Amino acid sequence: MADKTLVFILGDQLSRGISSLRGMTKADTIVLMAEVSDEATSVRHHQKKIAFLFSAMRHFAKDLEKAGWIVDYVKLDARGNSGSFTGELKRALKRHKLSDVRITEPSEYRVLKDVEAWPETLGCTVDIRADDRFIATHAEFGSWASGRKQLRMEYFYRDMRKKTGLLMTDAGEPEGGKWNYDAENRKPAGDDLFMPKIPRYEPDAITKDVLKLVAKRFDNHFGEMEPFWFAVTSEQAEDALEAFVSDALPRFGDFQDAMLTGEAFLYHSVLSLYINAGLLDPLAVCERVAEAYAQGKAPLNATEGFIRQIIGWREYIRGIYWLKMPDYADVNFFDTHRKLPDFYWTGQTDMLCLAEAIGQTKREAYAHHIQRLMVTGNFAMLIGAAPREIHEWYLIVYADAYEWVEMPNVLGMSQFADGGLLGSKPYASSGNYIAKMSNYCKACPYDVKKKTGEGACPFNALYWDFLDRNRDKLGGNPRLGTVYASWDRMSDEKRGDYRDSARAFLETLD
Ligand code: FAD
Ligand code: DLZ
Ligand code: SF4
Repeated sequence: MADKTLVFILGDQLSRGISSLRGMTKADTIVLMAEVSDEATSVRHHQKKIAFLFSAMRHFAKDLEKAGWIVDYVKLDARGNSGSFTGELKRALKRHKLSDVRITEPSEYRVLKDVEAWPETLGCTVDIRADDRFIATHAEFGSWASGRKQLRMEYFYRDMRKKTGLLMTDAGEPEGGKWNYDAENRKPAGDDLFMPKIPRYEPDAITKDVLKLVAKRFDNHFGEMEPFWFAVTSEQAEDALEAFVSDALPRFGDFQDAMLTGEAFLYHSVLSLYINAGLLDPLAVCERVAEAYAQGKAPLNATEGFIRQIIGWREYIRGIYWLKMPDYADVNFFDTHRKLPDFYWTGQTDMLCLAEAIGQTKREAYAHHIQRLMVTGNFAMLIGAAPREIHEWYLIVYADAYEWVEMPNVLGMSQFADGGLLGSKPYASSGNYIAKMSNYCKACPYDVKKKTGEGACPFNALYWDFLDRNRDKLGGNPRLGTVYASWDRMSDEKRGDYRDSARAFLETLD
């Protein structure tokens, strides 16, 4: 009789159809899953994120066992737990006297390098299966990207629409005649809007055990673990998807970019953590949303906007990551080195937009896209924070953060640290944008209309100072031509005021 194979399932591979299990029989397989301290502390992840992942892993293991698989599940506090994937695999191979390993390719470069070394370090065979939960293969993205000077998401997205058939007519045209309805998706939200209630799931006995463990081992990590309400099984995540489709999707498009004090979620889906961990399949999520549109339950701008985020942005971001790693981790186009202010960890700042975005990040391990991009990301870029530290902050604080998706979003989209591979211009803005898209400024002690001096919104001077000090790098950007022309039209005195105000503010951060 041939030896069994050890199938190693990682914490973001919690999908019943995962490629590493496909084609295996229960009789010839031992599944290994392991909670390891290295993964929780390689950066010191938010407590809620660790609790979510451990609980989801334990529930998934139980599901597999119920379905008849043999699962060797190593808890964090199990005796002899080595604390690393490699160490746990080594111990399991010895325990079961096996030498053949199968694994779905890890989503992060760092882990892939470990896996590729296993034949040499552990003397086993390793069969690495493609992760086909993504729509584009590495080869497809590579051939799309090859020979292009600029890698713009929009063109890649159209290919993904054609590949999946999502929102395509029988004649092969985009539904409604346009590929992209983003222009309709920029409405600010009024304070009086009715907000859908996000579904919350009561911790069961498994989750309660995990909460105790995380409180004991990681209580010095960022963030509040309780109240803990995330879905931890695929059934619960499906329920969260259904709640989104019926309660929030119809207005998702309209208010996609809006921000409101005290409202962390607005009409967003809060599904990224479930999709990234494997509890929901991204294509199935899009198909469910397209079905709601076909049934007349969601408008086209919302449906297209949502589907674009997943088959467009999410796939494209992953493509960039694998195309550009490992060098991408070190990009620093503006050559900036400032330390992130302490209030990124405490949330304690008078600037209400930042206090809101960081405060809810501490509580919920969540902020929506515009908060990440135009509040915390924008501010970090304007002050010249070091890209590497910003990247680590985002990787730590969000429940959906894995390097493959977080890094290009942060270094490319939000910081322009790759010099424009991902975006055609930096997402830099003054307080004006935040005032337009939110109600934060109304209650902020700073005056968003005041440009410089005492009490002026710091974003205003920082914005112009950022453009001024980076003119050698950005001056030739055609999309910034009118902005630099406005700067040039200002009097010397006004420009001096902006520079002085920015300098005075930056000194308060030092
Ligand atoms: P919704 O607004 O409801 O969007 C629907 C889905 O689209 C999301 O669930 C997600 O799966 C997908 N999506 C939307 N935008 C993106 C994007 N730019 N890249 C990839 N997927 C996208 N997303 C992560 O999943 N992990 C991260 O670590 C992460 N870091 C980010 C850092 C920065 C600086 C920025 C600007 C964006 C980041 N994003 C990240 C993308 C996006 O902000 C989140 O996916 C989104 O806020 C998750 O909330 P949601 O599920 O309510 O999304
Ligand atoms: C994020 C994370 C954490 C905190 N802990 C674990 C863990 O203990 N065991 C595990 O299998 N996965 C964990 N993960 C997710 C992994 O970091 C993720 O699967 C890999 O980095 C993907 O390359
Ligand atoms: Fe943020 Fe400026 Fe508005 Fe205050 S005034 S909330 S600092 S943009």
